[in-house]
Formats: sequence, structure tokens, C-alpha cells
Amino acid sequence: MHNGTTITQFIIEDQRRIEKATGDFTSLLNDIVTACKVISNLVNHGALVGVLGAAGTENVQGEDQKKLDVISNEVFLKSNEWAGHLAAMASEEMEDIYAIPKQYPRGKYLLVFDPLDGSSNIDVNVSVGTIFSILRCPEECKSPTAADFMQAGTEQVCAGYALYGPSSMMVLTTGNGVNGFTLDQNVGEFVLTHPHMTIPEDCQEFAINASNMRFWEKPLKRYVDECLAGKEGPREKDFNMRWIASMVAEVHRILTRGGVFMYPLDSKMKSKGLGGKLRLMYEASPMSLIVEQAGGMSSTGRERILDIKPTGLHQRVPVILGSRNEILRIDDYHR
Ligand code: AHM
Ligand code: MG
Repeated sequence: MHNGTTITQFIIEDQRRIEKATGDFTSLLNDIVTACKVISNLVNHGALVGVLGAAGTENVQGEDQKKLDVISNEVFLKSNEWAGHLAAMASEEMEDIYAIPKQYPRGKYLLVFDPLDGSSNIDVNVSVGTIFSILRCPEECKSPTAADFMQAGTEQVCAGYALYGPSSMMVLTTGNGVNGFTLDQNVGEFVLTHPHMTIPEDCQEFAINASNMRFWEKPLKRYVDECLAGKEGPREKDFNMRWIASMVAEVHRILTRGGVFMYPLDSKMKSKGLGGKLRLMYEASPMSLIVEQAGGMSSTGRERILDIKPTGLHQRVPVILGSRNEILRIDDYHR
């Protein structure tokens, strides 16, 4: 039995510090938390509730959807459409923005999410997660369009992820540090267990899908080669390597013990006209805010990810994030 701070209590206490706060944001976050608890429950029950396997459909990016991709997307829409805090939503799984249905009031925020990231891991029972970001709707937002979502990552009011692993966790930033909460399944509440998460400046661990090595650009290849050379190489220390293929799990590891995560641009993507593998709005921007708030850095190798103003809802970018001194080094190699 826990007697710690619940996420609801934490958010309300945070809100009290803001003069003229209406409670709208607090209430929106509560709905997001509820959606994540529902998804956590589905992920936990897996085959018992028939949610594993392919949906038999493709998303806007031409990727095969899993049943849980589709269900999680629906859970997010339904949990967040009714309360009157949002003007619109955008999801990795939907081609266009989702306007709030006419029967509900509209609010001043925009919600952006990847409902189930790392979904190739679902059927093999490995950690997956949800990533979300909250923006303010510019102007009055009477009839929001995709253009209203084209805001640099620095404009985010809040970013967070839920990790569905051995335990379910929620990690949040509202621009004032990063805090982690663990779901107490019996009580049904996320409880503050990881206050003030910080990323060590140095590390000896990196994560990359090495099967793409032959397509990488020179600076990236140099960095990884030097890590692999270990004690005998220019870095004069051994590095460990991990690849979970689940960005949420990967970022969570980095928040816990440091490290570097890389999904760089490579020649294979370039030949398909793609700017990277990961999506700026649903993955790169929210994770970059969390990482920076925890003292880490996030870059494409050539620019700070949070400074990029999106040009399209499904724009992709290279992502290199984690321990500060390693990212500075990788940026330097790119120069
Ligand atoms: P998804 O949103 O379709 O799940 O794709 C994003 C995921 C990331 O979580 C992960 O870092 C990457 O794709 C894994 O890619 P790969 O299949 O090349 O290992
Ligand atoms: Mg994703």
C-alpha cells in the first residue's frame, strides 16, 4: 500500500503555483492519465482480451497497424474529446487532425500523441509506450487546422510518456524538471516514485539499430566506430550497447542511468525522400523536451530538435539524444 503523492495531487499542487490557472490544464492531464491507465490495462492483459496481432490496416505512413495501435488511438480520442479542454488532436495513426465533435465544447489546447509507440514489440511481450505533447492553440482556435499545430517543440506546454513495462510508469514535464510516477495497479493511481529525474552528463552506453550501419552518414559511423573500439580506441573506455526498438523504453533507460539514443538519417531513408525514421511532432519533440528538462541534449546532429518548426503533421527527423557530453561530441563530428 502506497502513501505517496499521486499524480493527480502532484498536478493540482503544481497548478496552485500558477497565478490565474483555471484548472483546465490539470483536468486535461487527468484525462490523459486515464487514457494511459486504460491502455496499460489492455497491454497487461494482452492475449487474454484478444488485443494482440495485426489490425489488417495501414496508417498514413504506410506502416502495418497492430490491433493495439488502433485501439489505443481510439482510447485517446474518446478520453480526451468530451471535457472541453481541447480544440483538436493529432495522432501518428491518423492522416489529418481530429476536430472535437460538435456536441462537445472546445478548449484552448491541442493534444498530439503517438498512442502506442514501439508497437512491433507488442506481440513479443516487450515494453511499449504512449508519447504525448500539449500545445496552446494559437488565436481563438474556432476551427483549428493542421497549421495551428505547426509549432516548434519549445512551444510545448507539457510533454510526457507512459511506459508499459514490468511496471507501468508515467513520466512528465511541464517545463519545470521531469518527474516519474509508477502505477499502483491495486489502487489505480500513478504515484510519484522518481522525483527530479536527471540524465548523467557522461555515459558508456549507446542505442542504435546497427543493421542500418551500411547506410549511415560518416559522422555517425565515426561515433559508433569509436565507441566500439573501446578501451583501446580514441575514447579509451568500453561502451555497452542496447536496442529495444521501443523509443519510450530507450528514453526511460537514458533518464534512469544515462546513455545515447540514435535514429539517424541514412541513405536508405534519403532515397525514399524521408527526413528520418521518427516523427517530429509525435516522438522527437516531446521526448526532446523531456530529455532537455532532465539535463540531457537532443539534436538531429545538425540542429536542436526543439527549435524545428514542423512543416507537416507527419514530418520525420533524425533523432540523437541523451547524455550531454556525448551529444555535444556527435554534433561536433557533424560539423
Ligand atoms: P512506431 O511508432 O511505428 O512504433 O515506430 C517508432 C519505433 C521507435 O519506438 C523505435 O525507436 C523505432 O521505431 C524502432 O525502429 P526499428 O524497427 O528500425 O528498430
Ligand atoms: Mg511511434
